[in-house]
Amino acid sequence: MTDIINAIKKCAIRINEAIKYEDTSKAESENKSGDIQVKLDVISDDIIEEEFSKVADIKEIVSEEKEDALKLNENGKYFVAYDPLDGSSLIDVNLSVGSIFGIYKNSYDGANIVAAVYVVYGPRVEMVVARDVVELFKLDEKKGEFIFQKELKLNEKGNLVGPGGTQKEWYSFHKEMIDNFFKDGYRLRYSGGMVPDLHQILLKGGGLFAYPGANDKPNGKLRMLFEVFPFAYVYKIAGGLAIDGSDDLLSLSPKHLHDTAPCFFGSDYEIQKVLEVYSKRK
Ligand code: FBP
Repeated sequence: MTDIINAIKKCAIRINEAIKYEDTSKAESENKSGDIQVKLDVISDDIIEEEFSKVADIKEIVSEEKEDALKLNENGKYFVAYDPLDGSSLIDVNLSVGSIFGIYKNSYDGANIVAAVYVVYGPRVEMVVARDVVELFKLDEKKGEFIFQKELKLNEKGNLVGPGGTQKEWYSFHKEMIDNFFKDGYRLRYSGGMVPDLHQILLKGGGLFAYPGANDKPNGKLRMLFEVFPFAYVYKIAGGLAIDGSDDLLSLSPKHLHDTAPCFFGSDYEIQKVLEVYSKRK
């Protein structure tokens, strides 16, 4: 496992350099979900595949930017699924973006995730590693080293809300629920980048990030293997909860590698509110 995390550190340093100096324009290609790729999506994906190909512990990898999984080492123990550059559509407006990694044993089911890592490329480069605890590291760019900062924990209740999706397509009960959080004094925190949005709520102790099912996308937008399961693992180890409106996100099993799921990540108080509202809709 340590070799995988060291490989992720190398990827993060190289991707950070690419973000600074490479062309931020759109590529001529689309990924499996039909998203127009930016050149940095492809560059980041190539960097990760190159670094992971050197790790004997990895049996198989799958990227959000590639249709199929790639077998690496027959005797490898781990399956690694990753989103090379999440929120890449924000690069050309110079907002923070990230890379997300889920490390699985035996299969890509939510129940089989054994560790999760994400990197934030913002004013600083930070990495969060979730195994038995959730730890924050900061990149010392001069030394090329990630320095441990602190352990991260969520409070019982927060005061931030990140409401994803197209509001006019939201189910009315979801809109009412989000409006009620704001009536209760919660503050809006949503950049359109899943990594910085969930990072902010985690570092500031709590709240709710929601990307629900809606009229236009009944199964939401965010991908189970590459985005949803890793953050569900981080939030759960940090003392929070992660659900699809009724069930634990890590109890889900995707039928296809690029399947999406409605998702809610947050502190206990806010997730109980979501369960209360969504259970009345069953
Ligand atoms: P990708 O860049 O990996 O496709 O990420 C999807 C994403 O940009 C998330 O980072 C973000 O939370 C969400 O989509 C924003 O969606 P929307 O623009 O519908 O609010």
